Amino acid sequence: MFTDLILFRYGGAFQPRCTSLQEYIASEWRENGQHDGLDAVIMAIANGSRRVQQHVQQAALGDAYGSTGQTNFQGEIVQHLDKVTSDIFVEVLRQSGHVAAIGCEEIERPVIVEGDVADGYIVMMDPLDGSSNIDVGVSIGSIFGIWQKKPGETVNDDSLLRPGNQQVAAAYVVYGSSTVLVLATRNNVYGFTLDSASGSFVLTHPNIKIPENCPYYSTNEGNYKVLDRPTQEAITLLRNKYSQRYVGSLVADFHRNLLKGGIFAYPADQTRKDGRLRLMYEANPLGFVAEQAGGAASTGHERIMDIVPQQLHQRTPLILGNKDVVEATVSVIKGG
Ligand code: P6P
Repeated sequence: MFTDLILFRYGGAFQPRCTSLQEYIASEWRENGQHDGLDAVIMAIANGSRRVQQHVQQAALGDAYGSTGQTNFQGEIVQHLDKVTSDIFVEVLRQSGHVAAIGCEEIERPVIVEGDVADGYIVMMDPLDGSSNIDVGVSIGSIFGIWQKKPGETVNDDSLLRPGNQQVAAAYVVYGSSTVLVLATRNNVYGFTLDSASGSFVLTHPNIKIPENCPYYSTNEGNYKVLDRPTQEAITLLRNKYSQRYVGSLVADFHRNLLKGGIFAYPADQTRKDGRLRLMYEANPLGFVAEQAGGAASTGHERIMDIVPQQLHQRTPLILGNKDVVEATVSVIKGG
């Protein structure tokens, strides 16, 4: 395995050796006895996101902006890059040899990988979240929740309907001023930044914890008028206490709040009784990352990761971020 020992020269002084994603997995995970095969799944995600990043950066030049003119089974307009990124991640996850099934926002039915798949990981993904922002150069992202099939289980569609509290790992990639892959396991949360010169993801954010200080709240204030009264009160309390930061890309908003402190709220409203965001490949993975970083994720009435899913693409309200602020917000929404 090519070991990326990257020595950065900056102003003549050598920076300390940076650890690549491959090196982190080889050292940290093997020592801690992480799930066999999970490393192959994570490296597949990293390899896929490296390719996606190139497409995102080149979209305008390659006439890959904009929509395909088609709508998907969810009634959403399909952007050119939605299809490209979905195909890339399905390909690399299949090739990993350790993924038994894939659930994807862009694909109506689960992709069941035929044949004998070692370990049998189940990956739920939003391959390109916020894709409507591509054309205006706003950060977008990819989100992954990872479960493992039960011993001896023959994987079928129902195998994917697992609560978030059974995830073994989660990851997201934010394609912004830099491309950062954040990886959460049951022990910790680490961030790796893509070094475009070498093509390696380099450890830049070891042991991420959501700061106790909460400077920001992220919500679409345009929805205030359709919120129920207790939720309006909760949003008003956030507005009076914190600065608003709302990109309109879930991964970008969450990543900023994860690193600097903050709360993201897309609650249920009169037009969206079940919320807007997706449980299996948005709320569950980011809820897993948030909790491993000391934060919380709620629907406004219950812990996101305790929801027993009824169908692959179900939606959920989402209150996500700094634990104390999430709990205080939920208390008001509940009418406490
Ligand atoms: P609204 C992007 O389309 C997305 O799915 C999330 O990334 C984002 O948080 C949300 O929708 C934004 O929704 O209604 O504020 O435009």
